[in-house]
Formats: sequence, structure tokens, C-alpha cells
Amino acid sequence: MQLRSSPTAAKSIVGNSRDLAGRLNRMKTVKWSPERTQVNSWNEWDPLKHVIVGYATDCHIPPPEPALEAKVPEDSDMRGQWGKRPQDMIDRGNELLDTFAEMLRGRGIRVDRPTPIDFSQPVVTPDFETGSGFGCMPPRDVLLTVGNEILEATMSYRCRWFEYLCYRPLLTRYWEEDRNFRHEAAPKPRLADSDYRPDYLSGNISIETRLEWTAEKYFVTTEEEPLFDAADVLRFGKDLVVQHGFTTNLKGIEWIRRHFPEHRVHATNFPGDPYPIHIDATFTPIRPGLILNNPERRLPDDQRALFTRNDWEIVDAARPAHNSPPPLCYSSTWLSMNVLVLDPKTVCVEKSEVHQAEQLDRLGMEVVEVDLRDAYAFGGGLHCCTADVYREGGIEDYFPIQPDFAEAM
Ligand code: DAV
Repeated sequence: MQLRSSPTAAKSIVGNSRDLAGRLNRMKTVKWSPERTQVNSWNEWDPLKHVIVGYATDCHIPPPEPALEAKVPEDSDMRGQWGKRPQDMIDRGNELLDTFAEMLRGRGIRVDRPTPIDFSQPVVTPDFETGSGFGCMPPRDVLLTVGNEILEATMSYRCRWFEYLCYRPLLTRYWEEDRNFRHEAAPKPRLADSDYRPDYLSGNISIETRLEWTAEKYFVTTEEEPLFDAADVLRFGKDLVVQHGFTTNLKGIEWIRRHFPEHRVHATNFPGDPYPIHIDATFTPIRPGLILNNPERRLPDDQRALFTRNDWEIVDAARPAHNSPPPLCYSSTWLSMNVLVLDPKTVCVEKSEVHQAEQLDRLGMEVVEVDLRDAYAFGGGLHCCTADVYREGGIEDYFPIQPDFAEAM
């Protein structure tokens, strides 16, 4: 086209830029294909097409540090030990993660894997020093996918400060391959002593006291600076639901709110959890209209209206099949409800979690059993060990009625 400075030409330029916007929009909705990287995921249930699955490789039990110590129960077999986890357990963990990845590939889902760094190296910054890193089994903790953006969380444990590096090769590739992809990182936190309450560690704190503290929202992390782990965030289209607890503070939630101005960000807390770390063994959306809630960690009444007023059902999750977590595991038995939804009719459930599988079956879901329990110790369950890259669908408003909800600040 020839440009001339006449009113007609001006009009055609405007026309052209509209065409361009139209083309860009169409590009965004172009059909997904495994050969073409596209980052897009707005919720926890739309059909999954591309996902990252972690590795157990070189996973370490980190040395004590303020935030971690508070999570390790007083009678845990992990107290007092640190260092690389036994190689035979790592191999077994990787075997299960590899099998899981292959199963997903068999269902037509593209699966990428991280690049582990050397976790035996001490983590040293001008503000702190700790003896080792952690691992890269749970990408969900680090990466928050919202639409065409993947955001690296601040993280709140010192041993996890450099964990984002394991995902950089993938994120760099996505950035090169997908012109719409926004690669973002939240401000790295200082994680100085002032980020943690020293009194959280003192003495033999009873479970009763811990429960009182959770109910009062008195957690191991202070409000020194924004802190969040990505696994404290659940995506419901226009709404993001964030757990305030050990790993995410109010400033972290406020940071997320300012970072996603088009979203409505809701702070939640779950009294009943003595160690509130990550929302994904507590509150699990399954499909539009249906959420499983840990019956020991019920969402308080004043925070339920967002869901119930919009006709969403919150049901008690089934009991875990186990009385205790596997050896050297940080997480609770409630990894039973840490499921990965493949689409609104299909869900991956850990193979031994028979009660959870049965409940989801009753709720009309097709259940895909996945053997993962021997990998739990490396950082969690099926939701933890994955991070979304692409789910079909766009941003929807699931909660058009917005009742007063607990404000973050
Ligand atoms: O119940 O121990 C585990 C969540 C891991 N992302 C729990 C929470």
C-alpha cells in the first residue's frame, strides 16, 4: 500500500491498525499445536495442553532456617538432618515423575522439564547464608501462570532463593518462541532475619498454640517486604484467590494485586492448618462451580460468600487414605487432594488415594490414577510437581457477584 498524506490515506492507516489488532487477537486464539509454543492459562481446570513437570534430581533437605523450621513438626524424622536426599529415593522419585510425564504425553499434552542446578551449593546473598538449596520437583511453587504471563514468585525460604534458575532455560525458550509471552519476576526479597519471627521457633510450641496463631493470622513471616510462593495462588479467571500464611504475607498479596490490575485478588486464610504453606492441599477447584475444601481447614464463613453467592459449591474433600506422610516428607497427608485437573471432566489423582478418587468419581469426574507417593517427599503431589503453560480457553468472569471479601490490606 502507498502512503499519501490525504484524508483517505489517514483513514486507511487507522483501518490498517484495526486490522492489525484483529490479526493479533486472532493469533492469540489460534488453535494450539505442540510445535508452536503459546503461553496461556487462566484457571485450574480448562483443557491442559502444555505443562512443566519437575525432577527429583539432586533434591536436598535444607539446613534449618527460620521459615522452614516452623514447618517441620516437633516430632518429625526430618528434625536435625540435612543434606542430599538418598540417591535411591531420588531415582525412584524420578522414575515416577518420568512415568507421569509420559502418561501426559500419551494424552497429547506437551511436557517440558526443568534443568536442575547444583543444589549442594550454599545460598549466599549480602543478607543471609544457608548451607544448600532445595530442588526442582515442585514448579508450581515458583511459577505462576496468569494468561500469557509466567511470573516467578519471590519465594519465602532462603534455600529456594535461586530455584527460578532451573526454569530459566524453558522460560527463555518460551520467550523466544511466543511473541505474546510475558516473562516476569517479582522483586527478589532480602530474606534477612527481620522477615521472620524468631519467637516462632522458641520452645516446644503445642499444636493448640499453632492453631491459635493461624486463626489470629500470626505467622512465621513478618510484613517486612512482599513475600509469596506461587502455590499460594489459585486462578479462577478474573479472580485470583491467595492464601495468607507462612509462605505468603499480606504485602505479597498486595504486590500480586498491583501487578495484576485487571484481576480481583482475594486474600483467604484457613484456620485449622497449623502449618499453612501453599493453598493446594486445602482448597482445590475441580471445574466451574465445584471446589474441594480440606475439612480440617475450612474456609471461614465470611470468605465463603464469593463462591456461594455465585452458585459455586464447596464440598469437604474425602479423607486421605494414609495416616502419615511418607518418610522425610514436608507435606501433610492432605496431598490426597493435591490433584491435577486435565479438563473439566478429567482429573489425575494419586493412585493410593482411593477415597479421594472415589469422591471425584462420584462427583462425575473421570479419574486418572497416577503413582506418585514415593515422590511426595521431594516437594508435594500432582499439582505441586506441575506448572501450567497452556490451557485452552480465555479469561472468564466466574464471580460476577462480588460480595465484601476479606481485603488484603
Ligand atoms: O498440607 O502440607 C502441602 C502443599 C504443598 N504445595 C500440606 C500442604
